[in-house]
Amino acid sequence: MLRTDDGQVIRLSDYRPPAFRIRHVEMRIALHDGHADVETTIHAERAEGADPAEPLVLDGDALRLVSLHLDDAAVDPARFEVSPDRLTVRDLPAVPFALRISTRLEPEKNTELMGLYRSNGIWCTQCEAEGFRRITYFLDRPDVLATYRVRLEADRDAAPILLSNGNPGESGDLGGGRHFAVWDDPHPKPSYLFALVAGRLDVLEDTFRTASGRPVDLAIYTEPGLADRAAYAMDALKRSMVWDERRFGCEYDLDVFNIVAISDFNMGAMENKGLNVFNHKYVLLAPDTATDGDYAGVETVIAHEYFHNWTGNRITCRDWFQLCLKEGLTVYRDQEFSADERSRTVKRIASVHGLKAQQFPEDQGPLQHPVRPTQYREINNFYTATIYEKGAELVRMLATILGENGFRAGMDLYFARHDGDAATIEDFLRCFADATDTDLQQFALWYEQAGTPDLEVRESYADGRLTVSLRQNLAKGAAGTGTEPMHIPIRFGLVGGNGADMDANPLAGAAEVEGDVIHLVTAEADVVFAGLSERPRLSILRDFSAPVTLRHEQSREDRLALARLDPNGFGRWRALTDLLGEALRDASVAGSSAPLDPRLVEALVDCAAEEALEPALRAQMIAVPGESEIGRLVGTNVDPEAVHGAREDAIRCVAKAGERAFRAVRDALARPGETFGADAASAGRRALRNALLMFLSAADEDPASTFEAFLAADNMTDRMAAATILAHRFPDAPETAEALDRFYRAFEADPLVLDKWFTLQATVPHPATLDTVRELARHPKFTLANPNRARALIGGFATGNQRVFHRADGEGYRWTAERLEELDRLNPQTAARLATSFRSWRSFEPGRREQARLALADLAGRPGLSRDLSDILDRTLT
Ligand code: B3K
Ligand code: ZN
Repeated sequence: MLRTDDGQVIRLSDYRPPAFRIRHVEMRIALHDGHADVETTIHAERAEGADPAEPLVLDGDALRLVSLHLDDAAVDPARFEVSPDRLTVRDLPAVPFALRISTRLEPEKNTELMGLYRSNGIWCTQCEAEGFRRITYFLDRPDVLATYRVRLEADRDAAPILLSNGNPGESGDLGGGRHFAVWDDPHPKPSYLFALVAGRLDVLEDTFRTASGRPVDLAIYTEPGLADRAAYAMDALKRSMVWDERRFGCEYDLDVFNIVAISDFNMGAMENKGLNVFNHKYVLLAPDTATDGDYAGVETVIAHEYFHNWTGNRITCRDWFQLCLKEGLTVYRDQEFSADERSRTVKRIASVHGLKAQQFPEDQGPLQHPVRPTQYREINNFYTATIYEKGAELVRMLATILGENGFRAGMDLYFARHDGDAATIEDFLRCFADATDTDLQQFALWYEQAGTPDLEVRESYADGRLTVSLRQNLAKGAAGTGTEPMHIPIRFGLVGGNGADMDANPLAGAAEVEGDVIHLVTAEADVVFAGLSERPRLSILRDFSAPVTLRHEQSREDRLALARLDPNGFGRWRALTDLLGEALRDASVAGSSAPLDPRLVEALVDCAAEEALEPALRAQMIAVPGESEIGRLVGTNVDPEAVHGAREDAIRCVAKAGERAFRAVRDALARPGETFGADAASAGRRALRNALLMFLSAADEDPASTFEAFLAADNMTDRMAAATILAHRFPDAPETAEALDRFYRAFEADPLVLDKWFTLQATVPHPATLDTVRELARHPKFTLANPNRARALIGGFATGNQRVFHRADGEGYRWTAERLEELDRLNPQTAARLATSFRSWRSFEPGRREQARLALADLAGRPGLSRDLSDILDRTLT
């Protein structure tokens, strides 16, 4: 039963503590083919000071009540009211009581994948944000923390494995082919962290000993026959556990830690206490089926969910407005883990690239919202790049402002003071303020004010003095939040002609300078550096020390010099990528094919061949901004055809100039006969070789060598890279058809690889792709019921194919809108997520803008849309 829109808005200002406290929950869940019986006993009491006449109002969603008992006696029907989404019980005693609620569910019919559902025969749950209320009536809000004891019963044949949160307790036979298992979770938790999994599963086991000596049994469960593909995930888990102890002093706190990989899952993974449930995409890997990007993704998500055990589970959120308290902080932690495990510079570039590609358009468009929103209609639509990625940037700024030791002191205090709490952003910031004696009131504006501030930088040099004039400006956007000046930490360096940082001696001025960080706290400020022996090149906003749009009036000569000289690798990347981005932007606007500045081309080619640089970084440096990225730089009246043309011209120009050098570098990086290594260094070499292959195929204008590379590939990274180049650059070549066909035949039984096959074709920037996606949507292996498959095709097309999704005739929009309407009937959350691909519609030229508006308005006017999809459509249209 679908939850349609009632237009109700939830506001932060309406927050009230719960009138009842639930201390302990006992559940008995009997799983059968076709239905599940759930008996939940809530041990509750009235909260101190609460009105004794206030009834207990429990949340439900599409529930059917079977029976209700208070302290073992059936409750008189006059004392309660029940509907699928609410249970109200009146006249409750002043003393603690036990309320037993029985519900019957139909997990097989649950296509929304929230609550209890069955995926490929396996029973599993997803409760965040409000899925627990689809299992039982409950105070389903994160500030109600209880211990849980869960007894699962099922046919031993259908479900030999029975898992829930916490530590395993008693288990045994029930006769008649049925068995049971009890799980005890001693850590009070909110209901969104509840989980159960039951089914036929294979397992990969390991053990871990925490720093203080607690032995922990680790297990990763998969569908039958796939446990060997979980080895890298297990390794990443153990590395995460060690890292969190060393970096933050956080140890694991149960006897077991279980992970289950599921094929039908609405998102990446879920941090349920002691029982993480994962989309199998973020667990299962093999060199032949997974790319290096997949390996890095698994490492990140495994770490992220594990790190939630402290930041999210032991300290949770008071309400959903505080979501970034756990998500932004945990993303920051997983980014730091990857930086330590791999390359800090490469990781930072990847994160910034992702932030600009995902969060900036959100922050600058109709779906804009502050990192801590103040209102929502559907909370599931707020698991956004702003909450996660910008939220992580705010934590990173805090670390920059307070320094490593100050930041760690604040984190230590946060863990000590709030362990076991449902906390707020204010609680979090107060810990850093108290631990370092710093006033963070102005910093807190970052959580309230939506939008990307502009940071203008101007410089002038005379007589050994460099004056840097800074100005910040925040425009009011869709969220309508404030525009006060914020505290912007600006990391910088003064680069001398020898490529080393010069000593910076700031004169006292309006902005404070601490080491290599300028603290801009006013709308405008000048910083003066004196006693300089030569005019330095200003390398500003190093490592992207604040999530702002940098507008630096800097000469082309200085930028080209920084692209080669900046001792900060991030600074070199930024100089190159900005120069190239601006050239592409200008060519797109002019609609002409002005050749690229030869000095920029030379810098790119030289970079590719610079042996002192790690290959992964070189690959990032020579990457050509994607079409959506260029569209964002153009900003208004975007013509995707012009963008596509400009990008193609630039690729050909660099390819021709660099052909010889690129070939030599590519050959030198080859390691024939070497066995596959998933390590960062090997992945970096593959990344650079494949980036070069793309240029070489453009120089050749012939698919032959790429087809050869496809046939020779002995791993999925190289195979996918070659297949993508073939499909994108030579869509009509027989080699491309042959490669796609071989790819399909080799991997048709492997759903995760087949997703890649769908995406690959959906992203081809060729007008005929619309026919291809139409056909693919009718392919026997296509289904909207599996979120990964739906995302692979619809998401691949709508977010990964700017040229065809934004076709001038509006057909791309209409096809997507039709699929969203179909998907919404099955899975509103996934439909709503995919609908955000329309978010930049207003930045296109008037013809496309009108087509997009019509498609959106038509979809928004369809009857019976879910709250999830209506919310996104309404906000996108206003
Ligand atoms: N906390 C989950 C996401 C839940 C999304 C609910 N719509 C995974 C994560 O961020 O770690
Ligand atoms: Zn998370």
